Amino acid sequence: MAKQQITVPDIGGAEGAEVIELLVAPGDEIELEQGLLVLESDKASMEIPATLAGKILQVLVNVGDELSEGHPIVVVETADGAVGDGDAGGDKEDVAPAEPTAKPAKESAAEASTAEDEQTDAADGSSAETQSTENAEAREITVSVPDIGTDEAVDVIELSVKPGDEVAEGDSLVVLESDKASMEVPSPQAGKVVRMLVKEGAAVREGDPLVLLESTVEAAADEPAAGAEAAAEKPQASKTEPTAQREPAPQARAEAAAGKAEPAPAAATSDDSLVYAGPAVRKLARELGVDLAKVAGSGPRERVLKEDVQGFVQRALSGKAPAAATGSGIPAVPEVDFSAFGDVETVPRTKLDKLTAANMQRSWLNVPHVTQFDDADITELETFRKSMKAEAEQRGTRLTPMPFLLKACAHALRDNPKFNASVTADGENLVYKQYVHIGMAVDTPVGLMVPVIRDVDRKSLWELADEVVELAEKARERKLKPAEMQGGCFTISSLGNIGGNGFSPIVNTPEVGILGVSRAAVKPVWDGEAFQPRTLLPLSLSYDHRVINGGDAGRFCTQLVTLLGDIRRLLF
Ligand code: CAO
Repeated sequence: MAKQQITVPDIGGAEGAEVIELLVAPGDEIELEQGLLVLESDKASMEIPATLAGKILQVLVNVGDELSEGHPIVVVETADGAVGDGDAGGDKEDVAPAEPTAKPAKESAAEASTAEDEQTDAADGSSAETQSTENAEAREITVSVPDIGTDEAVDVIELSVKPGDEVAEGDSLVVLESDKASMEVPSPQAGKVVRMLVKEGAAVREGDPLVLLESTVEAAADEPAAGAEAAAEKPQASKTEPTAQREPAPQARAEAAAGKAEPAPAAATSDDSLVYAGPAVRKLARELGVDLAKVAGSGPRERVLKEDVQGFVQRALSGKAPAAATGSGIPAVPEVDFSAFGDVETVPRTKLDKLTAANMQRSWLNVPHVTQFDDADITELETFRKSMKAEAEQRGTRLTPMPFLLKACAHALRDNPKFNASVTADGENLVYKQYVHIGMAVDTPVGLMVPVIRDVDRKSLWELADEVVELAEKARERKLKPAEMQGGCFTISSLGNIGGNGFSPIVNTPEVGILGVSRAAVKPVWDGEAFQPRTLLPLSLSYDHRVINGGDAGRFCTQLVTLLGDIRRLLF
């Protein structure tokens, strides 16, 4: 029997991460990788896994304690007599195996094999780890966060795989989400998931390790050339692909941040998967039957805390907030059993769909919307545009109405700066942007995306035409980087290729205006003497009435109509 101590591993530099849940108690028998406790920093919650199997003799921390790397957590009695029976943490031989893999696997593997020569450690609690480390040397690769086009941290919102899963090249491993979009990280090659190096809810940056994979590509010995080359070239193949590292260097940090990877809970497919909350809070919510999506978070970045869940339940019980109300007090739509009326099929929504829904609801609830409608006479614009079709083809681009709309909006934004502003959260100030970046809503098979075209006011029609084509394509192939969806001042949502006479778009907060464009049609227009056939383009301008007045909107819309009616004016 040996007493050994397990300490807090490298938790990615987080200082003073709070113990929010203890998962073990003295007397418990624990297995390798079993969760010991849950730590929560301001960035992420992480379950700290056991690096030894055995019996818990002592738990050295309490809920609420703030821990940093190296802090002792538990004393474990291992069944391993070979290690000795020194005090927890006192004896080097005892402590070393108890610590998480704090070194690159290569180093550990080398040490392990040296140690093998010096001592018999077959029964050592770390033997399983050593074995896996040797495998890592030979066949394991660490899949990291690819170039996501931003230095900002993005959230891991979904673990699409779990340890033991077989994956094919291109299979989604995890889903990352920034403020604007979600993005799947595909497997760089076929293999088996050894370990998840990150937890749902963690905040990660480019290069952070995500998944430890055991490659099965090398196993295809019959086709060595194709398989091996593919694997070797993968890391440099494309900037947007995940980084596959032969050296699992940042393993210690990753393991720590990951804790014991859990299979995604069934609840992950419900709306509360979008809620920022730690595992302990999710567990509590599950136990109490609380829908986390309805609980307002009072923690940093609106993180839902245990107290929020408890408060929600108390209010529901005391009748102050009806149980059937959402977090904002709005009565929930009653659940209906549609199968009572006929056959139904229930399909989980995509993350992007749910994210869009959350953004739309937030905008709709926060922004007093008004929509102004008008028609632009684009007869001459269309004549000119069609005359340029051949040239556009020669240039390898397409000249749709969109580049003209972008140009006209850039002019109107410049002349009506309130539309190019945002209101500060406290409502005290307006932030006027000195740049004109315009978002373009793109309808994709997985949902709505809004790439942003930068400096529209400084670009030519051809440049804009190229960008419209390129960004719409990237959006549909889910290749947009978060940076390409950030920084918009105003949005254009064109349903012109689909149809309709008009619609009222929802402002894409924190922007204050959005232009809806419907299908142009030839209609009779009275010129004072006769009806003339003119091509009319229906426009609908929605705006945030906290910032924009009807007069501002009237001027903006009228200017748009004038510019599109006579595109020579775009020259000024
Ligand atoms: N009236 C009539 N025809 C129109 C038109 C309009 N307002 N707008 C575009 N068209 C025509 C184009 O000219 C093109 O025909 P030609 O090739 O003969 O010129 C055809 O429709 C297809 O255009 P497109 O859609 O491929 O290109 P686009 O530049 O007009 O639009 C994009 C690009 C990405 C905005 C569009 O494809 C799209 O995804 N729109 C949907 C946006 C959306 O979903 N909004 C709702 C958001 S809120 O839920």
